[in-house]
Amino acid sequence: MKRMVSGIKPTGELTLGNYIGAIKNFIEFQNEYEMFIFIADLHALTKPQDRLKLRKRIKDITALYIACGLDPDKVTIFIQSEIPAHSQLAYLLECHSYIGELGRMTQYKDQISKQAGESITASLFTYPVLMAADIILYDADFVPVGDDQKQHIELTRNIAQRFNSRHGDFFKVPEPVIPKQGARIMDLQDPLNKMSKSDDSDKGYILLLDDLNRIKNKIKGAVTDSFSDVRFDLEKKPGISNLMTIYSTLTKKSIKEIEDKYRGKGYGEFKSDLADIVVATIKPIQEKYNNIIKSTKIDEILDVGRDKISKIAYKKIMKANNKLGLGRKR
Ligand code: ATP
Ligand code: LTN
Repeated sequence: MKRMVSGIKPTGELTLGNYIGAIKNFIEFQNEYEMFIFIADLHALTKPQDRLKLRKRIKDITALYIACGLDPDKVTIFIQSEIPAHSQLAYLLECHSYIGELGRMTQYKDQISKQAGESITASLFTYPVLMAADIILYDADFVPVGDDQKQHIELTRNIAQRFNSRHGDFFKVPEPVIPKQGARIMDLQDPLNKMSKSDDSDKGYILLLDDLNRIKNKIKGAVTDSFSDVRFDLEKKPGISNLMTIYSTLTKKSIKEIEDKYRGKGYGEFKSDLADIVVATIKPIQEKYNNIIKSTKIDEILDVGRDKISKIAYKKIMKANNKLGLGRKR
């Protein structure tokens, strides 16, 4: 069975973008692949975090993975920081990465331009190397992610290939799996930017744990253009096109079917239907979440995940150390 590895960082509450771009695909793949899905808590530390909030988010994401439909009997769920080999391998990979290539990462460049004048942590710069470690530690075949992570996976492949060419075949070189549709859900207020959970304004994103009425209002208040035809045109009509993508991914109706259905009708009717569709997706997730978060299930699942993953990770990191001549011959 081919192996898939992916993670989400607990920097905020999960958005509809995370659901459509990542989690929904984890669920679709869980019967076909061996899946290791983790909470990337180390990645959250690139910016200062409140420790209690971080802890709560780690639990929330675990509960949401399950509430969204990940089956813990099929998928191994664990917390990144509970497996020390991630950080250990990240260091070894830093010794095989170049400052030049890390400096070219778009996400890093975007962040430093946003944080201009503020202090930038060294870990924000080395972040993609830790991500590479997360993946190749497990010899993943595939990595399901949204569009914004494509460049990081490309870097992961380069680092893995470089290591292999220096030391002999050792890591599997992974492939990204990016959904054809919904890989980049845009901000509802600023449809030229990605919907992001760490955004300052909360009107642009829909959280999986948002109040349902609030979700409806956010969709009805989403920025569109001054025309009123429900037509997909990313360049001229980014707002309505984004809403159509959300509609299409949640209902499996094609863009063409949606255009036909709303021909001659205004944005009002379309938005109102979409609000109902999004609420119908999120409501059962919230109900399941509310049950799981109160139970002891989360800790049990995370314990099982940690115990299983520890063994695999320990073996690989020991072999990597050995390959590089670290410590004593084993
Ligand atoms: P932030 O919003 O804080 O920048 P993020 O949501 O981009 O964080 P993660 O939470 O680690 O970062 O992302 C988890 C997964 O969700 C990744 O695979 C990412 O590509 C995907 N993802 C995130 N935002 C979107 C979006 N707006 N549309 C589609 N996929 C997304
Ligand atoms: N960097 C990713 C989150 C992430 C990840 C990973 C995704 C960390 N490690 C390994 C896939 C595989 C992000 O910012 N969205």
